[in-house]
Amino acid sequence: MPRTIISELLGTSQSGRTTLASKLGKKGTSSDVTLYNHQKKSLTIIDPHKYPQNIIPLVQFLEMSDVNLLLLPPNPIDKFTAELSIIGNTYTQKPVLIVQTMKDKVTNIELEHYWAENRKKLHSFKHLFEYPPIQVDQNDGNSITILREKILEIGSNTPLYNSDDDEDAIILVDHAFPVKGVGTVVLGKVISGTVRKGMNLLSLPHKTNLVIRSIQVQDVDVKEANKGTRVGLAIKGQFTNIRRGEFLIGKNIAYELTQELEVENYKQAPFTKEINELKQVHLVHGTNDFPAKVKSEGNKVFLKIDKPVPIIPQLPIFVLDLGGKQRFNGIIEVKD
Ligand SMILES: Nc1nc2c(ncn2[C@@H]2O[C@H](COP(=O)(O)OP(=O)(O)OP(=O)(O)O)[C@@H](O)[C@H]2O)c(=O)[nH]1
Ligand SMILES: [Mg+2]
Repeated sequence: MPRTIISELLGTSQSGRTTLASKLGKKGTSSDVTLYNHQKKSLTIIDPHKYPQNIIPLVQFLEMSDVNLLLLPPNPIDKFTAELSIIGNTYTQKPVLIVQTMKDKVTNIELEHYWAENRKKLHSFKHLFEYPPIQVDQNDGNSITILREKILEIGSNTPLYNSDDDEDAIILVDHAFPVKGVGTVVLGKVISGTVRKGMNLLSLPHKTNLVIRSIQVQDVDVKEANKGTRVGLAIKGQFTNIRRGEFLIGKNIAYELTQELEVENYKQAPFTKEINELKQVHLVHGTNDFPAKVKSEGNKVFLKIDKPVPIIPQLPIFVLDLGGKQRFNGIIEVKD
């Protein structure tokens, strides 16, 4: 089975996200995000449709995504497009492709004008321009095909999660639901190792032991699935505490972050203030999210959390200030 390429759409409201996603794939699972799949191409598009009201689902899918599309409609840059540009430019582990949407809504001269203005505003965000921006006409199938191929080409070159112990299975869970006669079906991405039929896995943070009954990749039954693949796993038994945020792991390589931690690898997002005093924030690690208190000084950050959480080595922690004007504050890189 080839690697699944996952692409998240970063766009402000009315930027053309849902229309574009529905052209790139076929609508699948829908919750606080909607997934669109192109089975033949092993492609999954994520429309985090709760954004901008809720930024958490969008950030929960950043780690899964292989290439982020920054949607720019022909309008002046609003504060959400600015926030998304900051996310795309700070999280440099993942490539960004700028997609100009809705170009038929304005004249060519207006389009040129907005593009020149927006480019000027974003010019310091070099990571956003590593690939040439692409214009899409939603009504022209050919331009959609070109975009889809571009996503696959860029996404397949994105390095996968990389740790010292890469053989162990780690699955990030994004959805789970009970299915009569089957047990629990879990959707997620294998970011490390291989998941096999019959395998025992541990689910964290809830510390539940599971047995994999069967595996599907793009609706096809398989015996095993490698790193980089999006999977549907059927698990024996009903587990209500398995949901987005759980890590399914083969060997317990996670360590528990308890109460306090000081890390030296904080990357503060541009246009964000240093957090001088212990401040309530929200953290996202893999698809897990939890509140914490944070203080930062340069690349140093001090964390205080209420209850222990599992930390997967080499997986970043995103720092959000949910009440802030610009909510994405930075990234903590967890080395070991
Ligand atoms: N003319 C034109 N209209 C478009 C295009 N893409 C989307 N639209 C229309 O613009 C509106 C918004 O598009 P959506 O795809 O819903 O955008 P969105 O970002 O998902 O919007 P929200 O989720 O409501 O914030 C809809 O009425 C679409 O039909 C386009 O390329 N050209
Ligand atoms: Mg929408």
